[in-house]
Order: sequence, then structure tokens, then C-alpha cells
Amino acid sequence: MTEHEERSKAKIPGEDTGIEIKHSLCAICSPSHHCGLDCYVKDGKIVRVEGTPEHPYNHGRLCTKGSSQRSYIYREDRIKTPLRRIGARGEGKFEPISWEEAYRIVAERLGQVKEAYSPNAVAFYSGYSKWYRPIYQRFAHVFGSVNFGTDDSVCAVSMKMGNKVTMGGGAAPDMAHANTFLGWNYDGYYSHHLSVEGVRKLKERGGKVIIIDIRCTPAAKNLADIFLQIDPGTDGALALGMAKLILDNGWADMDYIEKYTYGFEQYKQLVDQYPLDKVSKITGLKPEDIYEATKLYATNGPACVNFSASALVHRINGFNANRAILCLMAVTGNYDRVGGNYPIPATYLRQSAGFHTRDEQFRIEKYPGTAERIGAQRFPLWNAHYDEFQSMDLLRQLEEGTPYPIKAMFALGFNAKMFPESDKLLKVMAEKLDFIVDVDLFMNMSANYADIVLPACSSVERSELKCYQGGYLVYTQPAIAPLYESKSDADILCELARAMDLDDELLKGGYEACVEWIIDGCGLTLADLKTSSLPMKVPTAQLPVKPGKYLKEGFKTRTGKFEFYSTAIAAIDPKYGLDPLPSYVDSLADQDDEETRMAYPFYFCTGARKPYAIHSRLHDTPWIRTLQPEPTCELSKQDAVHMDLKDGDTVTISSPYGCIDMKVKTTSKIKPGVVLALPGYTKANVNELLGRDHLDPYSGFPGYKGMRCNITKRQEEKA
Ligand SMILES: Nc1nc2c(c(=O)[nH]1)N[C@H]1C(S)=C(S)[C@@H](COP(=O)(O)OP(=O)(O)OC[C@H]3O[C@@H](n4cnc5c(=O)[nH]c(N)nc54)[C@H](O)[C@@H]3O)O[C@H]1N2
Ligand SMILES: Nc1nc2c(c(=O)[nH]1)N[C@H]1C(S)=C(S)[C@@H](COP(=O)(O)OP(=O)(O)OC[C@H]3O[C@@H](n4cnc5c(=O)[nH]c(N)nc54)[C@H](O)[C@@H]3O)O[C@H]1N2
Ligand SMILES: [Mo]
Repeated sequence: MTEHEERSKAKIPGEDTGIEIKHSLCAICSPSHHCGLDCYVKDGKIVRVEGTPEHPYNHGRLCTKGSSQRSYIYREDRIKTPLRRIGARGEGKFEPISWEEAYRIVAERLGQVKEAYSPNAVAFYSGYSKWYRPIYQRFAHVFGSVNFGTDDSVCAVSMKMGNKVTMGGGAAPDMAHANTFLGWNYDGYYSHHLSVEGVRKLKERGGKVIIIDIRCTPAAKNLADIFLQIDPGTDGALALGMAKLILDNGWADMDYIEKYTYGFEQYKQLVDQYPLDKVSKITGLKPEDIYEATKLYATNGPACVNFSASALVHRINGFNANRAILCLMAVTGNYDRVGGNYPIPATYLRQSAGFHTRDEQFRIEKYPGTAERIGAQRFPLWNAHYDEFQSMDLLRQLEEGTPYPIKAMFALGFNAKMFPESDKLLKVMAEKLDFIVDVDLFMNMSANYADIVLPACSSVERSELKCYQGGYLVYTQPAIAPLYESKSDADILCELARAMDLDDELLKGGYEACVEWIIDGCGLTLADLKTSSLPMKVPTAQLPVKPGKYLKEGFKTRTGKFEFYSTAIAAIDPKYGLDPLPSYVDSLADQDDEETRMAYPFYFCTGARKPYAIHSRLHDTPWIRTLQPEPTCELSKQDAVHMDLKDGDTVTISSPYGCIDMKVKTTSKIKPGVVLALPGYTKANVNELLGRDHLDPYSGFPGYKGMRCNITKRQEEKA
């Protein structure tokens, strides 16, 4: 009896269960942690899911989101066939059509736009899903458009750009060798639950943990030796203040600074403007707490820091706040040293697994030309350092038609609720676009605006290439056949490439041909990968990746040094006013006039992660929805008392851009004046309250986590 058979017998009573356990992966969540999933399949249907015990990443564990897999994939609103719109845009009236018909229409209509305007008039967009990205980006470029853009416009890339212009590479924490972990906006239990183990082990070894957050999270409660509950959006000032303390108290690593860094004198002048009492006022923290945390971080080394993909960089001052924290690594000599933070080379989909693939080359080798991508003029730093359009400028370019009109959008997983002024974006798309295609698993408010809607299948219904830390690679096999007439995104793109007769034999050759090309040279072939349903060790993986490369060979910046003063930013036209130093500005600086302050006195922070939610994906998944049936915001107990609010009351949250209603949950975990809420609800979309120009000028990232709002008890509740 195989191990699988033994397990299914042990778990499910009865002699012949007819159940087969198939390995797959859960892709509901972040691509950096797609857990191995065991699907118990009976008669072509998944009857149970568990984490895969033998999987090198999650070792059998599965979170709330992953456990909802069945409820997710068997949702009623799955798109079942290709659809053609027959009502007005947004109305939601469609008729089923065949795949052949759908491909024919898409090929013809995109071809017309290309002919009448230019290939760049077609914007190719992707929502959060990442697995098909190399295929998709190449598809857009082979079509001839420079305009490929994704949710990277708002997720993680601001942080990665900070790394690029400061060190030239990433900043992975070397948790296994650190004595101190500075968990700066680290909410591991909620957003990266498998990372908690590393922090726990550090504590078991006698290591110390500092957590800096605006809310008292499980990480603060369970892991922190020192917890700083900072006022939202003020982290940049704290980081500069900490640097001053470190320098003034002789805790700095002056040898490191001298040998490996650039721009220290200018940086020191900036830092000197942030004495402890001033920083205490800005951040709402006690001077003695800042002092203790700084001393621990600087003197109990080696110390590593956590960098968040969203918490700070979802603010208009976020890029430089993040950079100010990066600089602390150099001040204390903790970058590229054992126990600090260090660069790890990317493997596939920009993930690190310690071996080389050709996915970057696959993405960009067909880049079609010199035209400016969407957002290029407005966000020159983004444009210089990332090979996608900045989607936060899409609404403007659609409206104004400059520097050239956008006339069609082809999207995989388009979700307008992720964009500021979501309603406005949909309205303008309806007016300005000749043709819209959306590929999704579920019918939603954005897909209702498309002319053609195509049904995608989920991760358990498809094959996909995936790498994992530790030098692993897997090519998954479908646990069940695609539901209804749905297909894998990669297959859709490759079939469409054939229907459009694009000039690219790889794409036309299909997903597996592309995968073979991408992994060629890594030491495993697709045929090898197909012999195992679990991740395989890649022979060329060089592990463990050791710190010290940049210190030896030079940093990947213009000066070859760690740049306190960024020469990449200095190279941007001064008219944009970007500061090469990590200077601090207020996170509400553009909403600071007296009138706005009085009308919208609360600080609205949206999207701090919760274990039962991810963007728009799970709010309509029945089993998960029972955990929090109504869109709900969190408010401090003090504010609630003041406003005569209790749990379950309905409030109206308003901004200069609109208002939404949510239920209230009172909490003692956040400070007075702060309102927290999740994005992604259709009934109460927080991004309708966010202005389209409330953007970080360095990255173009929106201030999702720092904007003004007002909150009032709804009239009926008052009665
Ligand atoms: N206010 C506020 N807004 C935010 C954030 C915040 O913190 N606050 N966070 C931002 C961040 S960091 C991110 S990453 C974005 C994410 O924002 P989105 O990109 O909107 O993410 P999702 O809602 O997860 O997915 C988008 C769509 O993809 C579909 N989808 C799921 N799987 C697949 C698939 O395999 N194929 C296809 N074709 N479609 C699929 C989903 O059904 C959904 O309709 O949201 C951003 N928006
Ligand atoms: N469960 C779940 N997990 C997810 C996601 C999800 O939607 N749900 N999304 C995934 C995606 S796309 C992303 S980008 C990542 C984001 O991953 P993270 O960046 O880890 O997640 P966040 O919860 O946005 O932020 C981390 C912490 O920062 C805190 N914070 C907010 N504002 C501030 C501030 O001004 N200063 C400080 N010091 N702390 C602050 C929040 O309270 C939170 O505890 O999560 C990924 N993981
Ligand atoms: Mo994200």
C-alpha cells in the first residue's frame, strides 16, 4: 500500500473509499507562499483538502484561506463558459459563446485597435495572480505593446525599487543567525504565517525581538521583547531618529560606513534634524522606548529587519520611509553580513530558490520598442527601474488620451476595486475603450464591463511551474479536470497566440514548451519534473546562499556602494522634486489644509492583513464569509465611547471622494483616531474613498494605508 493509500484509509473509514489523494498547491494567497495541498478526490470531485505533509515548504500546514479551497473553487459564481456581452457595459448581461468564437472575436478586435491606433493602445493588465506572468508579459510584447502592467504597481515593488536604488539587490533577513529581529510592520501570524517559526526559533536561542506596528498584533503579543505602537505613517521619522541615536551613542559601525557606503555626510546632516524629542512627538512614542529599542537593535547584533510588501509603501511617504529603514542596516553594519539582511538571487517569477532560470529573459526579450509606457512621464523613477507600466496612471491616460490614447484592455483577473476611485475608473473605461477582455474564475463587478469574459480555472485544475526556497522546483498536475469549460490562463494565452498567429513559436508551442525553455540549464527537464508530484531538488541550486557577496564584489549600484544618497534618484530630472536622501514627509501631506483636517479628522488605514481575507478573493466565498459576514471597520474603544458606538452598529465612513457604510468592531488594539478596514468588498469598497492622485511620487504607489476620513453613526442607528 502506498503512503497515500494508507493515509486515505486512516482518515476515512470504510474499506474501499474510492478516494485518491492528489498533490497540488493552493494559489489563493501570495505566490511567495503557495502551500502544498493534498486534494482528496472522489468521482472527479474534491471532497477534502489538507496541507501536504511531505511538502518542503508548508510541511502539512494549511491556513484558513487554504482550508476554504473547496468553498472557493465550487463557488456558484464561477464563470462557466466564454461569454459575450449583450447588455450595456456594467449591466451584467452576457450570452455564452464557444472558445473558438471567443478567440476569433478577441483576435479580430485587438487587431483592429492595433491597426487603427497602435499596438500600444492595447493595455495588457494582470491582477494579483502571478504564475502565468512570464507567458503573459511576452504575449503582450509579441503583440507589439509596451503596455504590460500588473498589481505590482501597488504591491511590493516600491520596496524592491528601494532595495535596487540603495543596494542593488534584495534584503532577506538571515533569521537563523541573527541575535535580534527588528520586526518592522511584521504581522507574520496574519500575512506570512509560516515565517513565524523562524522568529520563534530565534527567541528559543535567546534572541530578542522588537515589533513596530500601529496595532497590537499577535506578533507584538507573542514575540516582542519590545513593542513600539507607533502612530501610523511616521516610521520614516523614527528610522531617521534611530540613526541619530546610533551615531550619537557610538553604536554605529564606522568601518562599514567608511568602506562600503556612499553619501554618508549628506545623510548625517539629514539625520541630525531628527533628535529624540522631535521624533517622539512625530511618532507618538515615548523617548525612553525609542532609546531602548534602538539600543537593542544596534548593540545586540547581528540584527536583521523585516521589510513589508505593503504596510509602509502604501503611503505617499512610503518609498523613502522604507529607504530610511534600509539605511539602518548600513549604519549598524548589518547588510550582507551573517545574521543581518542579504541579497538572494531570484530564480523564477522573481522568487529566490538559489538556482538560475531564464524567466526574465523570456519576459523581456521581445520588448517591442521605444514608446513610453503608461505612467512613464509621471513616475520616472518607477519607469527607469521596473519593466511594467504604472497602472496608477491608467485612469488619467484614459481620460486625457495623452501621450497617446488607450483603446483596449486585455486583462487577467482585473479588479477595479483595487484602484483608487474604482467607480470612476470603470465609468471612464466604459466610455473610452473600444474593447475589453477579462479572464477570471468568478463573475464580478469589473468583469461586467468586459465585452468578452473568459473562464479561468484554479490551481487545483491546472499544471503550473513553481519554485520554492531551498532549491526546489515543481510542475504540478491537475487534481481534477477544469470545471465547466474553464481553462488554465497559460493555455488561454498560448491558444490565443495561435488564433492571432503571433510571431512567436514558443508561445504558439504551448505552456509546456515555454516551461521547457525557461528551465533549460537548471539541471532538471520538464520530463524529470513530471516524474514527481512533489517539489524536486534542483541539482544546480547553490545552497545555502551565503551573505558577503556584495561586500566582496561591490554593490550593484552606480557607485558600487551602499547608497545613503541615491545616485539613481539624483539622475531623475530635478523638476520632479525627488530627494536622493531618505527624507521624511507627512503621510497626509497632500490633505493637510485646515478644511480637510476638520472635515476628515480620522486616519484611515486600509488593508492591514487578516487571516481570513485576501483582497477581493474570499469575501464572497461562503465558508469564509461566515467568519465575518458584513464589511466591518475597527475603531478604538475610546473613540467608540466618545461617539456612542457599540459593536455591530453601522457607521458611514466618508472622504472627499465618497462614502461607504460598514459595521463597527471596537478594539483596544489600535490608538484613538485610527480607523482600520479591509479592501475588496463590493458593497463597501474602501478604495472609492481614495483619491486617484494620493500617490507616492517615487513609486506611484497609492496611499491605501494613510488617508483622511470621517466616521459617523448612521442615522437609523441614532434613532
Ligand atoms: N485599500 C487597499 N487596496 C489594496 C490593498 C490594500 O492594502 N488596501 N492592497 C493592494 C495589494 S498589496 C494588492 S497585491 C492588490 C491585489 O488586488 P487584486 O489584483 O485586485 O487581487 P485579487 O482580488 O486577489 O484578484 C484579482 C482578481 O483575480 C481573480 N483571480 C484569482 N485567481 C485567478 C487566476 O488564477 N486567474 C485569473 N485569470 N484570475 C484569477 C480574482 O477572482 C479577482 O477577481 O490589492 C491592492 N489594493
Ligand atoms: N491573510 C493575508 N495574507 C496576505 C495578504 C492578504 O490579503 N491576507 N496579502 C498578501 C499581499 S498581496 C501582501 S502585499 C502582503 C502584505 O504583507 P504585510 O506587509 O506583512 O502585511 P500588512 O498586514 O499589510 O502589514 C504588516 C503590519 O504593518 C502594520 N502597519 C500598518 N501601517 C503601519 C505603519 O504606519 N507603521 C507600522 N510600523 N506598521 C504599520 C499593520 O498593522 C500590520 O500588522 O501580505 C500577503 N499576505
Ligand atoms: Mo500585495
